[in-house]
Amino acid sequence: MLQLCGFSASNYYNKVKLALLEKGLAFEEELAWLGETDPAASPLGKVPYMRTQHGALSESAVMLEYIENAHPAHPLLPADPFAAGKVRELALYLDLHLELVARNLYPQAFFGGKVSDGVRDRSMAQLDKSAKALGQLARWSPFIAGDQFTLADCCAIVHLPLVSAASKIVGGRDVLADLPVRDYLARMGERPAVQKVQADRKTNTAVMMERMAKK
Ligand SMILES: N[C@@H](CCC(=O)N[C@@H](CS)C(=O)NCC(=O)O)C(=O)O
Repeated sequence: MLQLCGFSASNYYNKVKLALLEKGLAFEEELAWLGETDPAASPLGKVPYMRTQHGALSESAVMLEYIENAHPAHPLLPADPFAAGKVRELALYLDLHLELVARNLYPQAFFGGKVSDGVRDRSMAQLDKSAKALGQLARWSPFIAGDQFTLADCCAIVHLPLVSAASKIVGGRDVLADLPVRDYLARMGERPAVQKVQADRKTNTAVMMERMAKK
């Protein structure tokens, strides 16, 4: 059986967990905090990683591709190659141009640290550009890439709340304010798989904060 390794407070962990739940696949969760990951499975010490019957995989985007190829039922990609390309494009924008940039702000937004004015200003400027690009690519009708729940939704559902919150807390404004993100997330929040991921995230975030307070 597939084992998903990491912790439920992590947005990238939840991106993969959501895909597994939406596809209705059986999997086990193996708790691995940062600093306690398996170096053979995750060479950079990041979460999530996954154990399969063939060996381990790291990097959430790779894991989603593997899951999709190994288990084609309940597809998270359209059958049409170009439509699938558009979904992957959106997923990459969400991971790379939105989440990874907003991540620069997390130390101050969520962990009691401080980021420099330069980092804040550069990140906000890049996020503004990326938000505009997202506005151009996203469909929200009702899913982020169109009429089918896809792996781009797995990215959007876990990343967009963090991008909004981090930009608001550190930069003073929500860089996604002009996009229909709130309605989209409310719609996605009606899905049982999303509700399960959010409930586990809340529980695990409390445990993570407790652990961090003790250190
Ligand atoms: N590109 C990676 C990003 C994963 C990632 O950044 N995970 C965070 C937790 S949400 C992490 O492991 N951070 C610790 C680190 O980067 O050393 C993926 O898609 O899996």
